[in-house]
This record gives sequence, structure tokens and C-alpha cells, in this order.
Amino acid sequence: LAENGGASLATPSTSPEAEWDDSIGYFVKKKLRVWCRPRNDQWELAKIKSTVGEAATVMLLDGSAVKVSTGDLLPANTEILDGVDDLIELGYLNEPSVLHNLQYRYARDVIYSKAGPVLLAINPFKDVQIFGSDFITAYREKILDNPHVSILTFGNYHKSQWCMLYLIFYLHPLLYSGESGSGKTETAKIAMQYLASVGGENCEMACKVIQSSCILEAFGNAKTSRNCNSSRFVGSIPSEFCAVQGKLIDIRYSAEGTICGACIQTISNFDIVQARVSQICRGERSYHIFYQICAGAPSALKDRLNLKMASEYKLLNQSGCLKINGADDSHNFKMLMEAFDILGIPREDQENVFELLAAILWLGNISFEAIDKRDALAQFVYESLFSWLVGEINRSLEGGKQHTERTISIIDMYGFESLQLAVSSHMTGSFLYFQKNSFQQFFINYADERLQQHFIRHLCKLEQEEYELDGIHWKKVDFEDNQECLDLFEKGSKSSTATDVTFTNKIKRHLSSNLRFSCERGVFRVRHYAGEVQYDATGFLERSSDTLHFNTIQLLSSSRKKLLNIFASGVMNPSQTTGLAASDSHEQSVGAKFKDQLFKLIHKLENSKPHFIRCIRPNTKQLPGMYEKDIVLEQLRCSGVMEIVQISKSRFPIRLTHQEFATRFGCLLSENIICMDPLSTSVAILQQCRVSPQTYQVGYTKLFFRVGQVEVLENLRQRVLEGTCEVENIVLGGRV
Ligand code: AOV
Ligand code: MG
Repeated sequence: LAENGGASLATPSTSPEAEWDDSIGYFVKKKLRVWCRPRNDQWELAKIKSTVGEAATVMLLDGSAVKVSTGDLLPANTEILDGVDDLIELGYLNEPSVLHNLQYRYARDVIYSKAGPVLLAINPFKDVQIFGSDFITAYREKILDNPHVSILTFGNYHKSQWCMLYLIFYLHPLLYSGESGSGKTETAKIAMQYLASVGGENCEMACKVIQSSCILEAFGNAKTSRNCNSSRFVGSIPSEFCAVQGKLIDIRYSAEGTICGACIQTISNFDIVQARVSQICRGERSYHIFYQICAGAPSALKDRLNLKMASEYKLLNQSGCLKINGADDSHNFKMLMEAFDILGIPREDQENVFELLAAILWLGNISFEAIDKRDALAQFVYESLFSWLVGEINRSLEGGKQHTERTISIIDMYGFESLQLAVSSHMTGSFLYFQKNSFQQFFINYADERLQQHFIRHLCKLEQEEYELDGIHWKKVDFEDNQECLDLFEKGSKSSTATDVTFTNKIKRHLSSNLRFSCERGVFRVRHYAGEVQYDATGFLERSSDTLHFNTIQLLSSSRKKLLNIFASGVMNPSQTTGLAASDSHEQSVGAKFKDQLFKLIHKLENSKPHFIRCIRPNTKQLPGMYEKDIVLEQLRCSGVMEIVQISKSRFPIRLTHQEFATRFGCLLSENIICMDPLSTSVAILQQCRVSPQTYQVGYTKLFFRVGQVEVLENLRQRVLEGTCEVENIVLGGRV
């Protein structure tokens, strides 16, 4: 082949190291595009102008020429590959190339990309207008070809096969992960909207499913230092039924393939839910609903409940933050009332809900010596109200008998959190303050760690299964995982009756040899996969002020208000609970209970094939159009995405069915030997072109190629079609 014009079908090196040396040498020699770091630590694109020994002169994009050492260069991909849909398509998979590719797309509002089997979603912090009804129609017609959420939900879309697809997606949950503020909830909502619009045109149920998020967010989300709309909901179901901190939505389909119902579970450990109703950190807010009702209640309602502005209430004004930039609380309240109506929540119940919200706000303004009890009562009423609401939403989404086993689960977790230094621009001007990571962060991060382990193992497993299924030779690859970190939690959380001090001592004793752990005077540090977090054990095990006195419960049960009676009886008769855990026995340690829930979720996931969506926060300022490379890179590195892509790539990432290959490259055979059967044709092409057997594997249904091989064949095909290369010249093997 070399004789025919230099197209080399030689085996690419299988060692990344060797490939690296070769390629950079080649780049220097050919004076191609490279990455260099001439100024600070940021990688920049450049072209090599000249080289003398180890020194190279490169020209940057702005036209300036700088001298660099060739050892400091990394190969860049050709322009044709700018913005490829899937990172595994990149010829060179170094960090600057990956970052560049994602940034290239992000700058064009293409926020979704594939990273092998994972969907990456980079938070645009603005409306990118791709999921409107026009988009969905276009997608149905398959006009758009970019990867995005919908590809995951309906990967193999065929117009007439909705019902089949629902069958395929049965128990294949969509699993969202990423740091707090990275876009999990929004992306999950988009998938939900998509599922609703394709699975139920004009369907009342689909509309209800969408509207339920509006209610859940008003009551369950709040502004934190990292996210103006952070999911902070309290749990709505008894702990023995469930899994982990987050939200699970099961969307159910009828036999015809339309949405016929849904079930929402919000889960968080009652013991560790921050008492957001009564305590808010500086610069943060309580649940949105409080500000919404103050701003947006119609005047009759305001008068009846004697509602004042949010600034009048201690529970709201304590944090010095009443407004969220760009959010219209008043408008959102109107949307909420609409949502209530769409879900069929009776007006009377709506009024009851509003009454209780006003009662909570006024309760906070009462001062006397039993403040802890007051706060516990406020928190209890709010949590109960939330659980009751979720129950009502579920009742409305129940969907009757048509319900089949066809379900798609959407799992939206709390994201990894490390509170350190926060900046608040509250009314008195910007200031910095520290927030400590406590028990809540410890649990959230453990759950995140556990899911990460699942993510890594699962993706690796799936890949290897595909090879096995297609019968190719494959040496199994083991993954290094984050088990050490999980051990750390699992050993540490066994202390059921611990105090802060004994907890810290115990955890220290168990974990002194664990490389991911260090401890000093009440403070311990854990090296999570997503970064190191320093936890402050002070007050770690304190069960806040949440112990509700029996008298208080009795008081509630004697109230004339229906909802308060329901809440109180939930505590007194836990068997008929609406999901209130206040009466849960504290015998089982908090950690053990939580772990149990988590294992149930993981078990559910192990038995399914989740689609992974990894959300990425492109900047810490929650601003559109700002792509901070180091922040993105950190998330890609931590989450293992780089490795997953690397592995997908260094194996046999290019897969073509025999049919596809035979059709595309059949022209490389002389006409008379094209076989009928695609597998034999494929093998004939490979043999006649003397493609090195190390660069491909023949499976039962597909050909698996290493990177770069198909491009060479493609090049050859091009030349054959152009007539610059004779088919006869490349046929080196005999007839099949
Ligand atoms: P999270 O769910 O990952 O954080 P969210 O989904 O709440 O993060 O996203 C945070 C904010 O980013 C949203 O309020 C939007 O302003 C913006 N955003 C995210 N995704 C999109 C999108 N696709 N289009 C437009 N804006 C978006 V947490 O629940 O805090 O872990 O606990
Ligand atoms: Mg969220």
C-alpha cells in the first residue's frame, strides 16, 4: 500500500505511551496544529513554524510567534474534528482537545455531547431553545442528528415503534449526576418534558406530570450558595421503602405507549435534613414557596391570612437574602396555583396549604424562652405539608388500571457538595463567609460516592459485555474504584449512640490507615472522588431541635384544621403514616438507616441498565456564556469521564455492522468477488486490503476497530472513487 501512495495500514501502537511519542514527533515534523502553554497554564492552539533540536517556534492564533520546548507540546486534532458529537471520535484524546471540543460546542449552544456511553450536559445557564415543540417535531422527523437528552431516551427512534421502545426502556432509568448546580434537575425536567410530549400528545396525564415539577420545586427547592434553585426537599416516604437523597420519578406507560401515570418519591434522611425552615445560612433562602406566597398571593388571600412582605418575617429575613436575580416570585406563585388546578388539588385543600404556610411564617415571628420547640414545630408542619403534597400529587398521577409494567425512572440526586468559602452580595454589599461541611454534606457526598462507583463499574461492565456478546477476544479490564472511600463511611457510621467526640474518635480509630482520610482536632478530611472535603464534626450528631414533644403533637391533633390532624395522627399511628418519620425509632443509627436506603437504590440500578447523564457546571458564578476550562476539567477528571472515554477509545471504539462495512467499503473489492453475505464480504475486504488483524476484531454482528483504522480505509476509498488509485493495486490477497 505504501507503494500506492503512502496510505499505511500498519498497526497503530497499542501502547498509549508509544503512540504519544510517535504522534508528537510526527506533528513536529509535519508542522501541524498543536497545543502549547506559552503564557500561563492555559493550553492554546498553535501551528509549528520551525524546530531546532528540542526547541520549536510556534504561531499562536493571534499571529504571534513564541518559542517552546517540543516536549511541552501536545498534538491537536485537525479542524475537521472540531466539535465532534462523541469525544471518542477525537483522534487525540488529551485534556486540551477534550476541553476544546466541549467548548467549541458550548459556544454554539450545543450543550450535550457524548463521552462514549455517557451523555455530558454542560449547564448553559440560559434558555438554549432546543427543546420546544418545533425541536421535538424536527427530532421526530430525524432532522437533527446531534446527541442530546432525547437520544438517550429514545436512542433507536422509529416513528411507528413507540410501544416497542417503551418496552425496551422498561426499567432503564435515567440517572443524573454532577455537582450541585450542574443542571441535574433541569436536564431531568427536559427529559420529562420530552417523554411527556412524545408519549402523550394532548394527554392530560402528560400535562399533569410536567406540572408536578412546578409544585415540587416551589416547596422543595431553595437558593443555596451554589445554586439558586437547589433541590432541598425533605423526604416524602417512609425510610424503609426507599433509597437515597434525591428524587425518583417513575413514568408509567399504557399498552398503547402513552403516559398513563407517574409516581414521585422524594427521599432524604429525616435526621439530616437541614432545618431550612428555621435556619438559613447567610445569602441563602428558605423554600421558594414562602417568598412566592408573600409576593404573589391575590389580595383577598393576603388579607385573609394577614400576609406581609417577606422582609417582615424572621424565618425569611434572617439570611439577608430575599430575592433571586431573574426570578419572579409573584409570577411563580400564579404558576403554582395553575399547577394545583391542573393536578386537580381541590381549592379547599389549596387554601389549607396556604393557611399553614402563613401560620409557619407567623410562628417564626413569635419570641419566647422555648425557641427550639417553636422551630421544631415549624419544621415539622412544613415537612408534613410537603409529604402530604407529594401524596396528593401521586394520587393525581395514579392513572388507574391502564398502568402496565412499562416504566421509565428518572433519578435526580442531590449533588456533591463542598462548602468552603462563599461570597454573598447581600444588601450590605459583598462579603465572604465560611460555611462548614457537616453531617448533611457527609451523607450527600457518600451517596454521590456510591453512585460514582456504580457509574464506573457499570460502564466498564457494559462495554465488556458487548464484546463478549459479539464473541470477540477480549482481555477483561479491571477498574480501580473508590471502595476505600466507601469503606470509610461504612465503618465510620456504625456508631449508633455516639456523641460528636466519640464519633470522631471512633472514625479516627477505624480509619487512621485509610489513605483517603485524615483527622485533626474535631475536623476530618476525606478525599472523595470529586475532591477533598473538610468536615467539621462539631454538632455532627446533634439531632438539631427536631424532637417534637408529645404535647405538641397532641395540641396539633386537637386542632380544627384537617391537615394538622392528619399530620399529628401520622406521628401517633405510624402505620398509617403519610410518610412522616418523626416517630421512627432512633435505635438504628442514622448512618445505618441511610446506607440501607442507598443499597436499595443501588440494587435497583444494578438490575437495570441506566443511561448515565453527567452534568457539568461550566463556571462557579452561575453565568451564561462563561466556560472556565479548569472548572470543567476538574469535573471531567474527578468523575472518571476522561478514563471512560480513553478506555472506550483504546479498545475497539469504532463499531460497524457487517452490513454497514460491506456497503461502504465494498468498492475496495473487484466487482466480481462481492459476496452476498455481509460478514464474508467484510472479511474479504479486510483480508484483501491486508488490514492488520491486531487493529480489528470480527464479531458475530459487527466489526470492531481500533482508532484510526477506518480513516485509512476511508482515505483509500476516496482515492479509489476519485480514480487516483486502482482497485486492482490494492487487492493484495487472493479471491474469497
Ligand atoms: P442541580 O440539580 O444539579 O443542582 P439545577 O438543575 O438546579 O442543578 O441547575 C441549576 C441552574 O442552572 C438552574 O436553576 C438553571 O438556571 C440553570 N440550568 C441548568 N440546566 C439548564 C438548561 N439545560 N437550560 C437552561 N438553564 C439551565 V442541586 O439540586 O443544587 O445538586 O442540589
Ligand atoms: Mg437539583
